[in-house]
Amino acid sequence: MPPTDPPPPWLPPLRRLAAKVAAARHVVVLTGAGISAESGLATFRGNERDMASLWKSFDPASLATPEAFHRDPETVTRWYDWRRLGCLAAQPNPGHTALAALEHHLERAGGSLTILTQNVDRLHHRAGSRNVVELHGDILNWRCTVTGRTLTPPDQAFERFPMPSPFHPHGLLRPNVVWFGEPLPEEALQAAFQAANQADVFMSVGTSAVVQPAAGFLQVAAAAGAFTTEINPQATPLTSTVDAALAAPAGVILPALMAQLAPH
Ligand code: BV8
Repeated sequence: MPPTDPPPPWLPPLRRLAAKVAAARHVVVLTGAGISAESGLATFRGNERDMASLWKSFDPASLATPEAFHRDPETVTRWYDWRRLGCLAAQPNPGHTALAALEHHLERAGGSLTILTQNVDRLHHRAGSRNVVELHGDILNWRCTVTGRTLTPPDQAFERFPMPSPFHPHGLLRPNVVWFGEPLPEEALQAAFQAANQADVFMSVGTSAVVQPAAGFLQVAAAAGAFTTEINPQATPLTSTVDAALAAPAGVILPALMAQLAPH
């Protein structure tokens, strides 16, 4: 008999998580750039090896703030249009697809899945997830800096940078995302607090958990009695606080979770 490989270290916590999800009515998943990493989209604060991480190429303060846009609208618009085209070219990966299947699985049993995403790439929507709260907006829609009216640019690169707004002679188009120092959309905040307070299980997936208030929703759920878990190959400030930490990629764990939940 060939020696069998030892089970992966994340199997015991995965089984605990699957048992909690099977018994849950309301599940909430906070996602970050890590769940889209397997779709080829660079993360923001990648570890030393991940030189492709966005922030290593650019300083967040120089690009993702209203001041940066005011100071250098051409560079900020170029960076976001480059990312927008990358998001359009990317495909949902097995992590996104598993969450869409989990939403269907829970709703069939009379429960719910709420995804609180920090991502702006809309890959959850393209994977079929319907109950998605975009905490930081989305990169596919842009809005007029004067009127606030939004539009969806065509799937090719902008013709010029920065793009003048079609809605106002003095307006420019900016991405419909939440920059540092800007408040999150009120409706998204309310939906996130309500979901976290009702959660039976709260999963943090693919986020370094450094950006607030998004990273704080796990504590809201824990205080309301939720079983908390984190799926991330790297440790974060949440790792020592959760009930189960699974140090593996989302594209491995989430499909394995669905396999555990499938009827035997
Ligand atoms: C606000 C724009 C108030 C869109 C982004 C306390 C309370 C409130 C605010 C603050 C606070 N402390 C500080 C603040 C200010 C600030 C903040 O949090 N600063 C941090 C950096 C200290 N917060 C704000 O400014 C927020 N606004 O609070 O406003 C207010 C109220 C009223 C009036 C005025 C103001 C706004 C925050 C939103 C900022 N915008 N993005 C865009 O460009 O995309 S944040 C940016 O970081 C992205 O949205 C990104 O999603 C987010 C978080 O990053 P992550 O998603 O976690 O990505 P990261 O690369 O860091 O980590 C990836 C992880 O995945 C890693 O851990 C890696 O190990 C893991 N991974 C990799 N591969 C995989 C994987 N995991 C699983 N599977 C894999 N395969």
